[in-house]
Amino acid sequence: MALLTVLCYPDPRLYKVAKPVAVVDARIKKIVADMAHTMYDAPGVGLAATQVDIHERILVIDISENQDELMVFINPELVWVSPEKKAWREGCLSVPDHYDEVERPDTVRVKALDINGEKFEIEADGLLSVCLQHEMDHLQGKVFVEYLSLLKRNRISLKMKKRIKELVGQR
Ligand code: GNR
Ligand code: NI
Repeated sequence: MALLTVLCYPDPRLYKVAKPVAVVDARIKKIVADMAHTMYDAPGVGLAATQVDIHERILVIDISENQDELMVFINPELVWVSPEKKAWREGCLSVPDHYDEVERPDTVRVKALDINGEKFEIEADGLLSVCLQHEMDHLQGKVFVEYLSLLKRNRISLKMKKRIKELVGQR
């Protein structure tokens, strides 16, 4: 298993729109395994392929305490969202050290393919709902900071660019 590099906002590759997976074959299974390994290593509760510069509709999520309940979503689609909304403090592996409130539909129904290429559908609320919507946004080239004010976004961009510069300077 390989650890993949997570792109950092405002990297333009985070804005690419992912393409559907045609067949869940060995290549896709290897990507899923590497993404899960990368998510657990970070650690994060979810990871979208876009974040590791793979522009295919693949997500991994694990919201369990012991990192032992991996969920895989291939070609995920929102089939229903509740009219009720809820604000949640979100973070993102592509925007390290920034957390902010985002309002989203409280409950969602998502259909997808599992690791065996079989169709399934789930209804999610709470953290799983937030996480699914956050990850599906990544596949559309959207990072959660896009929901924040321009002022906040610019501040985050500047901080991230500074941080990247410092990292490069250390080498
Ligand atoms: O690890 C993560 N935690 C998190 C917390 C609140 C809302 C969303 C998330 S997803 C994030 C991992 C990540 O960046 N996925 O794209
Ligand atoms: Ni994210």
